[in-house]
Amino acid sequence: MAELQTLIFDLDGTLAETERDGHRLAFNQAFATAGLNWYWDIALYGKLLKITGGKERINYYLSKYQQNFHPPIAIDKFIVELHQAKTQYYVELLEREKIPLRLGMARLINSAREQGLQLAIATTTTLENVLALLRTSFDPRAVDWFDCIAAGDVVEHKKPASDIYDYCLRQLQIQPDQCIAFEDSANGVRSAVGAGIKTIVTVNEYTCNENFTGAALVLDHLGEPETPCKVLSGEKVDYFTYVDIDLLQKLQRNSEV
Ligand code: XBP
Ligand code: MG
Repeated sequence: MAELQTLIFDLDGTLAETERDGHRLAFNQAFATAGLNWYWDIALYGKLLKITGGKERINYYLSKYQQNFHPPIAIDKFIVELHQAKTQYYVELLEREKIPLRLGMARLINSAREQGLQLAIATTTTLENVLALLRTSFDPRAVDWFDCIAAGDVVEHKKPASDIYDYCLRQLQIQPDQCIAFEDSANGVRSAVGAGIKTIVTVNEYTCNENFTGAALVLDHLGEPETPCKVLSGEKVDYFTYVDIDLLQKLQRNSEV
């Protein structure tokens, strides 16, 4: 049985709650600045989140909700430019407001580093967003703590395809059974599990009713000694109050998962 070597983190919704009050606001700001009367409210954004990737999400929105819209330039170019503006607004928002890491994340990442585990990120979002989030919410040096940051368009097929996790495994030259992935969504679980990686889910308000078939554990959050996490479903493991490296090693050795 392989040893646990690497933790791979999804970003949006997993490392931090970036969607509702981060990306969504940046999309709306980009629409308003471009003179478009489109507005993604909290509920609509929840539906649109099923489409991973900001450019893909705008494209889907146009096809479903703005069928009479005719862009002034070629549609692909229009979406790319609109999305570039959105990325700029998102990075500015992070610098201004600092969206915190989710409960237990900093503790787990720091103890993984102390114990010599490798760290990686596998996300659909744009690389600039990853760098800004790590810098503003975690530590200015955090970018250097990750051996692989796989983001956005680096692969052809975004989550739920397994491409981004397959890419990470190739870059790190490790096997799926040497790592554990952390995700928040059904699309993310399909992606990580599709790459053969044991996956822990921490749900959030947008994803809590999704189907996490294949996940090893589904939790409300990673927990802290003073703030126990709740197990929503998953593999039978000894009682625990928060996710630590010891638990991850047990899970990883557990062949039933
Ligand atoms: C979440 C996504 C992204 C973000 C927006 O990715 O699907 O599209 O919502 O970021 P993950 P971009 O959960 O895999 O981190 O606009 O840069 O795509
Ligand atoms: Mg996510």
